[in-house]
Amino acid sequence: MSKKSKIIQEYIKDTTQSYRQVYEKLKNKIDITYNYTKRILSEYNKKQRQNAGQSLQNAEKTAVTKTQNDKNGTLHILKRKKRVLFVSDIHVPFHDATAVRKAFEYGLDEHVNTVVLGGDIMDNMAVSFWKNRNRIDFLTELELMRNFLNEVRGTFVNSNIYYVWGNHEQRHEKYLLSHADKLFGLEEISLENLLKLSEFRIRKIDNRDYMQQHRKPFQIGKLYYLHGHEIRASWGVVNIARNLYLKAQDNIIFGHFHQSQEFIQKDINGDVRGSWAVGCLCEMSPDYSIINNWNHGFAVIEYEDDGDFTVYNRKIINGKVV
Ligand SMILES: [Mn+2]
Repeated sequence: MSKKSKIIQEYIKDTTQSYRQVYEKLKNKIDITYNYTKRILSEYNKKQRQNAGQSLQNAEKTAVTKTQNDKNGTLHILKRKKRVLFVSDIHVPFHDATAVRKAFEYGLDEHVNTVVLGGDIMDNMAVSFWKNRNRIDFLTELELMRNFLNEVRGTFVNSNIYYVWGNHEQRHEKYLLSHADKLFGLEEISLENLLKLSEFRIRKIDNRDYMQQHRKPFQIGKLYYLHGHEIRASWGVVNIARNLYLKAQDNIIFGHFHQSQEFIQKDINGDVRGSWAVGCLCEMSPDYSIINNWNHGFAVIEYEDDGDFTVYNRKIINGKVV
């Protein structure tokens, strides 16, 4: 490997900076072209993807070998169970790279086989109606987001990945509707197409469409997966999980409020249901909300064969997953 390419690769290691950004930062230090930077970085990404795939496959192999040796069959159950990693409100490119990495590592350790991206994964600041002094252009945002999705797929090579649309994903179509409404509906410029979701084998779930088709929101087992904005609610309430539960009246998990909360209720028949609000993985003090009561977090959901489940609603506090 040449010295130049090594420098470039070092530069992108723990962030999801765009190729363009890396190039801009390095061009005065070393003699490179944009195309060269791009080639080195995409090769690097590809390799990372392969390595991640390899280590996951090795991990699964070890699990299988252990299972065969395990008389109690505990590991067999461990491997067979459906396990979901739920992450939301990442707001790429305003994400917290360390928090995201913690969540992903936790997911890998727990051998999740499904990932649900719970919405507001992309910030879409460029097409927002809000004016922001740190304005960023749409092409850059798109490139960073594709890098991010590439990383998600590379980390969870064999997982089913669902991407639930949040209010920030919907900014894209709102922008089209108000500035280029005659182009609305053109598949080529839909957000899922621009993000190349099919290339990453990521399935888009817009609960508005899902609801029309299935008469219920997106569900895995006995738990509904929302972004959180689908249910009209105020941000000011004390218990968001309870507030949303009162309208859903069934098991729900969601992000949107950037706070971890839980509400459990038993009905007259003795049936127990719950509502889980999950923390975010974005910057904690953006310009539009410098003081808030957000917390970093994510969830792992473990299923029984009958669709019953356990939610591990994790918080990241002082760099620790608790
Ligand atoms: Mn949201």
